[in-house]
Amino acid sequence: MLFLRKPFLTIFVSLLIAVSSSGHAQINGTTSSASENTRNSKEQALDSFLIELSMRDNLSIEILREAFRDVKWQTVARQYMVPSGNAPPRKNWTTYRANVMNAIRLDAGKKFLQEHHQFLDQLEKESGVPSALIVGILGVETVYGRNMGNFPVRDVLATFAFDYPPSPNQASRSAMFKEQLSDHILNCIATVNKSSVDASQLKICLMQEGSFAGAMGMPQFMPTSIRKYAQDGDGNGQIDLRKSPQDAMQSIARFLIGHGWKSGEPIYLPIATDLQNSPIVKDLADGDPIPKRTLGELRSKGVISKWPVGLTEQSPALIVDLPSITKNGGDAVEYLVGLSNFEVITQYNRSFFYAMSVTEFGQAVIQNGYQLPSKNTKQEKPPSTSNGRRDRKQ
Ligand SMILES: [Ca+2]
Repeated sequence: MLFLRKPFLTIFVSLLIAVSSSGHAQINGTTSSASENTRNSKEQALDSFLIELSMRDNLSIEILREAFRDVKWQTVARQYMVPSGNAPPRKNWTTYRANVMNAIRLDAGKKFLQEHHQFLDQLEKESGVPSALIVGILGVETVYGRNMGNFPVRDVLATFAFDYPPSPNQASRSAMFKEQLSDHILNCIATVNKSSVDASQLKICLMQEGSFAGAMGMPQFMPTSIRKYAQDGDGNGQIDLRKSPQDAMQSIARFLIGHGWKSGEPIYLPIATDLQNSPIVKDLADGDPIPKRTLGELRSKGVISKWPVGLTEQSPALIVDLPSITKNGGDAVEYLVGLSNFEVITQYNRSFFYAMSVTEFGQAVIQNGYQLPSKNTKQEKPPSTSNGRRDRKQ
């Protein structure tokens, strides 16, 4: 799909065009002047951004403007990004996990594994990234390409870049989405890389569908990840994260390696049952995916007593907390020790629930082998394809 190794561009440059952006806005006659002003300021900010990009990367401002002429600000995506009103619901690992482990996803995982186990075996040998993890990520992200999102990526990225909902991190999030939008444009220009790019070609690529936050394809990569990590896996010379499972698998492995995956190391270590309620463990769980402890330190505090060969006293570690709601409405928390590779998975998505669910789901698929689900008599809960999370990796 979209990947640009070098931002080389052959587009005619036109830098000296007078700035005028407001002519394309479709203003509803009943719109208040306040919202008209907001709309105009968004469009002006977008236009200034396009001008800057055209100058920085030697792009035609006319083509960029034409490709963004009918941008539609995405109110639904804004609501998903920063839900208003009520406090967020209590976290419930038990429910989240059951939702991920649904029958549709497990069946799809087994079929995917049957079809691609040779490629996965080879990829694991070459990259050190376990097949189970690749299978887990693709299953949780999109059920192997079934649910890749239906938001126009151009418009959600523009919305978050220039109209991010009010929130404490509004400025940094806007800046991040500007970078994503810039990379999305460059990725698209690379795919339509011809001596004469036309706006309609560019627009088709820009308007491809993705998640509400602009993540695309089977692995749900954001544009910046596509730019850095997308790779041709099936050897056809193209990168297509939407249609090529091999390209998707290869790219996930490259993403994980790029974020420091350590071949042969486990993802987490269990904590003994009798220590689950220990105040020491509770105090060490700060919710941050960055490991601030070492295995030696955790051993000295009595949290763990040993670790597999290959890990050392200096190996980085963190305490992962997975809260659930009991049947009586009380709190129950499961703790474990996250290792360096756990932190690498959180680069894909910062949620502890996400990291554990891709790990456990992938293991469940691999442990079920290549059998088709009809041979397995165990029934799961009613199917749901929602993976239960709202935000996503960068
Ligand atoms: Ca390919």
